[in-house]
Amino acid sequence: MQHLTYFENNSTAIITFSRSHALNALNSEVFAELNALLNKIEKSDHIRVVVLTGKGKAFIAGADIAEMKGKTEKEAKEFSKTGQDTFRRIENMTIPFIGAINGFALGGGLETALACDFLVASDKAKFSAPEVNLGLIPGFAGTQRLVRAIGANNARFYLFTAHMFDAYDAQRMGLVQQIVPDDELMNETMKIADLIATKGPSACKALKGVVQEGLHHGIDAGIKKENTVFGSLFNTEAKEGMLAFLEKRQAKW
Ligand code: CO8
Repeated sequence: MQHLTYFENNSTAIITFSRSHALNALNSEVFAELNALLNKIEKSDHIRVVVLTGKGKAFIAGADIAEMKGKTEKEAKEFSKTGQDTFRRIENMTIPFIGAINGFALGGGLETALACDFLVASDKAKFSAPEVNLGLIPGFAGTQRLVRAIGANNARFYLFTAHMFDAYDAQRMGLVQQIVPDDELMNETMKIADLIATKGPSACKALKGVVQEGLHHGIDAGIKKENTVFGSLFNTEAKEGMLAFLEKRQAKW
């Protein structure tokens, strides 16, 4: 791997965007490497949480403008589709993704963060959708996910103005769930990942799909799926989870 680093800590996979000379900008090679790592994670029988973070002062400063500028319309659409498909893939995986936002999350970097299940941010993190500065719009589904994450008017305000906003603004709008001192980012993120790994594995595996179902196919579809999954968990670990509670002990999954 040239642009990403991969590390496992217990049941957490940590993927670090490591093109710090270009503030971790996303090019075609980064997407190829990211998809190769997603293949590996999908095959793993022990990874329960994935953390995405960046090396240096940026999480990701967007799509790689140097690579993008020479593209034809067809090539631009293909590149956009690669990013859209990769982030949709992340969203559709059964493993939760935590974005540990260490610095600039701009353009395609914000779109990467939006594909995560929730975000822990350094108090130095900065977000923006600066595409209009380049005569562009987001191309990795940011137009769709930003609206869902922070609401339509907030999204339109930041999409049209390209204003940068900090971790506190992001938290106020619901984009960031926890803000931590910069040097505590990975420690605090790992505490959350480790906590998730103590919970019912089948429940956690099913949870993301149930939430996604309602978000993308409407509340009735989501409620129906919740009912199916809720019932199916009684054939797996739920009996042990409830028994452990009643017996005042830790569940043995
Ligand atoms: N692409 C390529 N290189 C970049 C990028 C980028 N997005 N961002 C930074 N770099 C490079 C700089 O060119 C610079 O390189 P060099 O040292 O060779 O000159 C190096 O990283 C360091 O950057 P700066 O010197 O600019 O660092 P500063 O601390 O002064 O500024 C900023 C940091 C504010 C983050 C600044 O670098 C910046 O504004 N970057 C561009 C941010 C941006 O516009 N991002 C959006 C890109 S468009 C996008 O993401 C659309 C996604 C959908 C694409 C759809 C496919 C077609």
